[in-house]
Amino acid sequence: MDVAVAKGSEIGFEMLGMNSTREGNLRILNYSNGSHREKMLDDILRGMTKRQKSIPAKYFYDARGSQLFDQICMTPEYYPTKTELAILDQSAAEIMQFFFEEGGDLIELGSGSNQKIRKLLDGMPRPGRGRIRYVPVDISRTCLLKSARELLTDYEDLTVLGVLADFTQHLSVLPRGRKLLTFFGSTIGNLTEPEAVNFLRSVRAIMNRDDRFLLGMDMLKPIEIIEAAYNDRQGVTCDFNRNILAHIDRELGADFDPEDFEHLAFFNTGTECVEMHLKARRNITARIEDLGLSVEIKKGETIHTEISTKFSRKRAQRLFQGAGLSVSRWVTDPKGWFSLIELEANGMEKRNGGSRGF
Ligand code: AVI
Repeated sequence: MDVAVAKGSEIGFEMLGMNSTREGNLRILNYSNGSHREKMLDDILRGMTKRQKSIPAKYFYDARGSQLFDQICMTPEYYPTKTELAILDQSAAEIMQFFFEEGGDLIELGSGSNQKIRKLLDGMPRPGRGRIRYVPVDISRTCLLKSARELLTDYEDLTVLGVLADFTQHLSVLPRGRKLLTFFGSTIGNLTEPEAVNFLRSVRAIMNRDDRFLLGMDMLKPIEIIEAAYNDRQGVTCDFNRNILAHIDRELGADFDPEDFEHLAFFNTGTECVEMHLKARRNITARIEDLGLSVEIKKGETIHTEISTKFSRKRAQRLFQGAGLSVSRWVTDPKGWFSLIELEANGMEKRNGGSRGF
């Protein structure tokens, strides 16, 4: 279903071809500015003409890439999703106290599947849920609609305002009222440090005194555990990594053969990041038609596709400080593998005194 709407305009429920009995419970705001293709051309040109070739990790997530990512989350080796869900099981009720007395927006940046938001909603006593407006923000119209539809089926009192936007660029369009923002999955770890600080600053810029920001972060742990998570035995992460080339082939008329590349993922102890690469199995000349570019890749050379930072508390705190945020609650699992951190904006007069303990 194609929903073309003007910038920032609202689409009525019935215009989306959905069951009209739910009219009024869902609205979509479209802030995607259609520059996606230009940005992709620019990113790929830059990445393929550097000495260390690279492709930004956001290009993993075409329809197949999103499906493969969901499958990664279910592999026995990939601990982050399971651990974050377990933490949410334990702490949802406490987190959702935010809405016990006053309503507001529950904003999910990069919504994807709605598993985690469900945990939060389940932590809220049913009579109170009507006070919550769920605001998923995603660049994928398909994900946004699917997720909103499923939630509205299961949580009848909920109101959903979907925002079709790139949350790394368009946070200023979000509703300005009372809100609990969420950014799950340790996706922050896929940003470079300057990108992460910029992103956190832009979240800080839209926070009011009583707002909260719930951030998922994957923590440092034994290397074997980390490396196994990015080298699952079923090879799903390998397919996910190679699929980035299939995405570029389709979007930009390129002729990469994903099978010409090996999946490479390792923990860099210097940077404390997992690095993912695609390593050429032979000398390759690939054509990217829409860029008018031929790319030479030597056997053994790699294309860098992702970093996934594993945080120490110190590194996390440094990021927060740099962005003007401070911790109001820090929840973790018994092994300390993953953290859910509730943040508040610094430098704002507090209504109820200091912050709550960890
Ligand atoms: C989305 N992101 C947090 C995942 C991660 O673990 O960095 C993406 C991923 N890459 C390989 N496996 C999962």
